[in-house]
Amino acid sequence: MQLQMFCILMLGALVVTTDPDQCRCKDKVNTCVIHDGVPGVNGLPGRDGWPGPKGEKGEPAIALKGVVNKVGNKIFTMNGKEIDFKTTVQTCQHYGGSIATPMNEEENEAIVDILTLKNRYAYLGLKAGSVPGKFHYLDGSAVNYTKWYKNEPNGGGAEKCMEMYTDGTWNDKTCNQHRLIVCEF
Ligand code: MMA
Ligand code: CA
Repeated sequence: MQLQMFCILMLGALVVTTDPDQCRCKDKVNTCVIHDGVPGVNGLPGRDGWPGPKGEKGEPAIALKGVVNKVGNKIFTMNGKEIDFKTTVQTCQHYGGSIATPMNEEENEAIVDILTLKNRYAYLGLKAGSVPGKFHYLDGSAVNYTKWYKNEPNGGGAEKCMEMYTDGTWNDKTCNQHRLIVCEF
């Protein structure tokens, strides 16, 4: 009924007939369309679509603006920033990694490559326990690879962190210096 009324009105206005019998919408709809009418008002915008699929996993965020060195199945990264030991540990954790911890000569050398780029030292993932000069990994386990510089560690109880020199040798050191952040993933 409404469609019929519409058709009648349109034809009445735009074509010639006002005879309702001549305007059975079933037959005349095309006529209504063919004759130019006033364009309709645009419809409302549609609703938002569904969220898209999840993206691919990215590189470690710290690596985006930094240097990456691969050795075996480990990746060492460095973003050029320097900070104290505790913040280094937290920063690496924040990015899903851990502070660089060389477990053998090859890994030690991979960290040297990074330090050489900046000519800076770095804190690594060893910490002295209650026994002065006795270092362990951060999970508490025993250290099974070391590369102490001659006469190190020498700090007694005062130097509880370990820093790597640019030649790859190690020094026990106070933990509040600013050193290059080197993480491993
Ligand atoms: C500094 C400090 C120590 C290190 C000696 C080596 C003077 O102290 O870095 O940790 O053992 O230098 O000379
Ligand atoms: Ca020392």
